[in-house]
Amino acid sequence: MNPPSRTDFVSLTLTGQGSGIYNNSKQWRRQSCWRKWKLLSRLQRNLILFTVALMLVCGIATNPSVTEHFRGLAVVAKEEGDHALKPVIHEVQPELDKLNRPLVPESPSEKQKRAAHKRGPPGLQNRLQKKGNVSDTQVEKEEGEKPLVNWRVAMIDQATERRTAKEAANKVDVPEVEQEGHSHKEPVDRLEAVRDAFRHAWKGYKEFAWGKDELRPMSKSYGEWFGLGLTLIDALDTMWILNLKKEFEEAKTWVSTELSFDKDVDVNLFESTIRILGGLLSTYHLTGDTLFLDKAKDIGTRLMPAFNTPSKIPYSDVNIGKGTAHPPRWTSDSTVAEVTSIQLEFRELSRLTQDTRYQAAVDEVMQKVHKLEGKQDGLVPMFINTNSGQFTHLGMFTLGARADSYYEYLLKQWIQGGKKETALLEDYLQALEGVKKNLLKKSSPNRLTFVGELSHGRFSPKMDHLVCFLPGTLALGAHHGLPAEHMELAKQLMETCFQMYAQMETGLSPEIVHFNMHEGSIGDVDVKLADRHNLLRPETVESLFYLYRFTKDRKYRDWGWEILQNFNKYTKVSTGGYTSINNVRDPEYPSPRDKMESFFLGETLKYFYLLFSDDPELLSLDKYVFNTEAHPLPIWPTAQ
Ligand code: DMJ
Repeated sequence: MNPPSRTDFVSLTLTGQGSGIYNNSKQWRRQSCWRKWKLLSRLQRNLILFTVALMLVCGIATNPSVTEHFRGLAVVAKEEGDHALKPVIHEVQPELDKLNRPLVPESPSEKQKRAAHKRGPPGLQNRLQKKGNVSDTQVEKEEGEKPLVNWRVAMIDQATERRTAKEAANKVDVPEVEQEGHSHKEPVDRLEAVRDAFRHAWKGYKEFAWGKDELRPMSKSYGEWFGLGLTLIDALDTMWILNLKKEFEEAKTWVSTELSFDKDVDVNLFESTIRILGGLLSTYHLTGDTLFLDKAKDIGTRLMPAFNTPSKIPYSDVNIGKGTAHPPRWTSDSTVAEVTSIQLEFRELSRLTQDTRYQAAVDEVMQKVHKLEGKQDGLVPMFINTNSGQFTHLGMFTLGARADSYYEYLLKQWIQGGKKETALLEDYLQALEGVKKNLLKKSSPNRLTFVGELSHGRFSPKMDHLVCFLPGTLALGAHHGLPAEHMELAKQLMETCFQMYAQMETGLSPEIVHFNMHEGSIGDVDVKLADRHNLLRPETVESLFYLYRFTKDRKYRDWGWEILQNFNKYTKVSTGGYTSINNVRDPEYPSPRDKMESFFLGETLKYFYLLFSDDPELLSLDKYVFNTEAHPLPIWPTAQ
């Protein structure tokens, strides 16, 4: 074994000490000390110097007056250091933001600060900065000072300006609400903001599209689909609920004097049932005015020829003037969601008129679908043939377009009928098991729960915005006594649906997203170029309403508020109305599509209002069930 070298160990024993030689002269002592110092190894000397330096620093640091001085210096040093680090921080900041991005909103001020980052993920931020365009901080400033003018066609948010000024003047003083130990103060009157949004939409409709199906707000014109005043009828009960009396009365006058279903037009059975029949029935219930019931009976009766098919599975289209019906030109198939999401309305029409034909027709459809083969764990394909009555295009399963409201109406019919029709409940519960088994997955990196699609056994992480009805439906089921785990799943999916908005640069969801599932993905959500549009759809707001009603968790309201503000920012047209947009990923130019769908007034704004309303009796979910177009229909009295 080799003897340890001098540098292998540390000895603090000074050579010579204890040798018995004692010299007290100063010079000897100096020489002796120096000699001893020289005898030390470099490591020993460094160690001693370090120890002395450390003791000095500690001594100084504990002196209060010196501490104050150094604190000042430290701030300066930090600022300089931050500067030096800035380029690095700037590069990694978006990634850091993503990792830290809370899934629940913070306080309004924190949220505002974060919103600036949220609108600009790495790609966009770089692009904006390179182009010298709107930076994150500019966005934040402009949000606070003046509405952003995004488009060449100026969509200046006048109503927001008006409201902000009014709010500032009034300083709306809402009493503090205690919740879970926190005190929360409503910063603005959100209900009034929804009413303002409705008035603004209505202004455009009234000026440029009165009595027509849809407003084209950019071109200040209108579009016709069925030629039946679709937007006006869809919006009737919303006006009633929002207490917009003047607007409601004007619309009612149009219904009584202008609306006629005696027209040679082809209408889609499903769309006219959920929007027109549903809208008229609910308005009748809210107002008690038989004008609306008479009109409902008229359109309901005119739609009945759709059921004259070999299989009793209805055709998609009906000519309400001629009394004829037919499938689309290219197929004899109907869409599964369409034929199974007209039941609430026709059943209610039978109950009100005591004419059983309506209910008999739609119940037969449900009974047939109940027995059909071709389901997978309760999941249904998207098409059904009107001749054979069989599913077609087997092996493809989604909770999005063409199947969505089948699941919604299983539960809602069961609730409407007083929870007695067990076949409906069984199908609903089985379908949910099918969803869990086949379609439910987690995204990366944030492990958001999402509902994908299945095509011949192959899973696709694609999710339509339409699927965002599901959190609300699950929550409704749990409220009506179904397993509590449905509520847990509802909460998870609600989070996901909100993230579909929050992770976009405009804060508005695209029509379709693809979730990332690979470890190490940067964001949870990918959006294909063709899927970047937003049609002002209601599903997420609808679910937020249910989740808030049942949990009273204020975050759902805050999420809704954020969404409403983004609708105002990116879809509001200065001359009146809101428009669907082509690109939710481009806040500079979201590219208006020049169309305001009737469901924006029928559903989206109504659900916003209900979300922000504190009155649990306003359309109590123990008394009403909403059809898939947000028209409330009564839950039948148990005696029936
Ligand atoms: C509405 O007509 C209904 O909500 C329907 O169930 C789905 N599509 C639109 C809204 O997105």
